[in-house]
Order: sequence, then structure tokens, then C-alpha cells
Amino acid sequence: MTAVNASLDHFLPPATMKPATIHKAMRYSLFAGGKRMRPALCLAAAAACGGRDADAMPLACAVECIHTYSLIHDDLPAMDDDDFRRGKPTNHKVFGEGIAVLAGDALLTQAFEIVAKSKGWPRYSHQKLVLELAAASGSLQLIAGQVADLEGEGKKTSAEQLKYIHERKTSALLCCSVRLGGMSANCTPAQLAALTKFGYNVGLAFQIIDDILDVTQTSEQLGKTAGKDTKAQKATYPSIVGMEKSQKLAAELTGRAFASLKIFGKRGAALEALADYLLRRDR
Ligand code: GRG
Repeated sequence: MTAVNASLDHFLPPATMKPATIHKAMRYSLFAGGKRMRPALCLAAAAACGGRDADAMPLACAVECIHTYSLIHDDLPAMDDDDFRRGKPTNHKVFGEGIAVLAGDALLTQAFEIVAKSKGWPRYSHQKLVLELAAASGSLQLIAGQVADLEGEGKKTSAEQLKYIHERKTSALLCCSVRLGGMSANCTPAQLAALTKFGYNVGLAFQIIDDILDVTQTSEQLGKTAGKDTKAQKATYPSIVGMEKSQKLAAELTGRAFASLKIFGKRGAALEALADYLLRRDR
């Protein structure tokens, strides 16, 4: 992911630019060592549709900025109150709560600036690209998932409610990553529909695996505090349906994601490899 890091570095104001504190704080979390799964999915989706990394890269970077903003805000004392993320102290632990809120805000805004400056394509205008990102990160998706998550803490949650949270909190942005990748390749409506199915299923599988890892891995392995879900009495797939059924469900969802890749033939290989990695990951 060296190319993604180089592009993010290019899109962000330098750490020395005034006011330097905010640019340092934005860069601190952005370059703290995330797995870059959303950019990887965006670039792989572009490749599946015969597109080029150079065209998909701004959109890949925009999604990573949104993702990083959501992590900074999620770690704040008012939300999940976490001290450790991406193997380092959380943003507010280093820069204070006020700057952490602003660093998240600035990364969110930066994402839309990057998309606004990127190319439009015959089937996908700038307006469509901006709307795609806004829909995935707005109050009906990413934020809706976080609201339901906050409001559900300590309460009994059904498997159906949990799916509602996972679809919005996690799957929406992953799905948006692959859809934007396809759009950067001016994909056909049929290809976009296949990417949507792929992203939805991989997104749900991703969160189930995340829930499993929270129980099975150490904080050192994860780079974030392990066992938080249990401590916060958060509903997770392992807590509701059990570990074995959770693993089976993640594998089933990944199988459905694989099936949606048929339309891409050999060009879908990178997406398939990523879905497989996400199912088997240990961090
Ligand atoms: C809008 C404040 C706000 C939050 C939105 C994203 C989110 C909801 C909360 C963050 C915590 C969380 C468990 C989110 C679900 C998605 C997820 C598993 C994020 C972690 O993604 P990784 O594993 O992280 O790709 P890295 O650090 O590798 O990029």
C-alpha cells in the first residue's frame, strides 16, 4: 500500500502548514498503520472493471480519510472511549479532545475536497461520486450505525438489529469503496450491481470477523483494545449466535461475495483475494 500512502501524503496539507497542530493530528491517525482495506478494495474494483489505479486513487484516498475520521471520533471519551488504535495512543490521548474532534472533522471535509478535485466519468459525474460518498457516510448509513450502536449498549439486541448496525456502521463504507472503484473505471450498470453485492457481503463478513477477533486476539495483535465489546456489553455475532455459527456465517457471506464476481472473469482475482484475506485475517 505504498502507493496509497504516497497519494494520501500528496492530498493532505503538510504537517508544517499553519495551523500545524491540526495537520499533525490528521496525519498522526491517517499514517498510524491502518490496514488500508478500503483503498485496496477500491483499487481492486477498478481493476476488475478494466480501470487504472491512477483514476481510482483519489477516490480510494477519500474513503480512507472518512474511515480514519470515524475511528478518531469513535475513540473519543463521548463514544467508545479508547486509548489505543492502530497500535498507537488514540488521537485525543496525544492531541487532546478538542483537536481530535477537529482532526476528524477536517478529514471528513478533506475527503469531499479530494473527490471534488478528481475526474468525472461519462456514466458517473462529479455529482454522482460526491453523492455516493455522502450517502455512505451520512446519517442514514455510517452515522445511523453508530447511533444504533450507542443506543444499544447494555440493552438486549436481536440478530436482526445487529445486522442493521453492521450494514450501516461497516458494510456501507466498504461497499462504497468498491462502487467508487468501479465508477472510476466507468463501469457498466451490471458491473456496478455485482460490485454492490460483493461489497455488501464482504462488509458484513468483515464486521463478523472483527467481532470474533475482539474475543480471540490480544490488544497487541489487533493494535487496538481487545475485549472491548464484551466489557461494554455490546451485542456482537459471537455473543448472540455463538462463535461457531459466527464463523460459518462469515464464510457464507464471503462465498456470496465470490459468486458475485463471475461477471469480471479473471479481472476479479484481486477482489477475490481480498475477500479471502478478510475472512482469514488475524488483525
Ligand atoms: C461516525 C463516529 C462515527 C463512527 C462510525 C466506523 C465506526 C462507526 C466506528 C469505529 C469502530 C468500529 C468497530 C467500526 C466498524 C468498522 C471497523 C471494523 C473498523 C475498523 O476497520 P479496520 O479493521 O481498521 O479496517 P484499520 O485501522 O486497519 O483501518
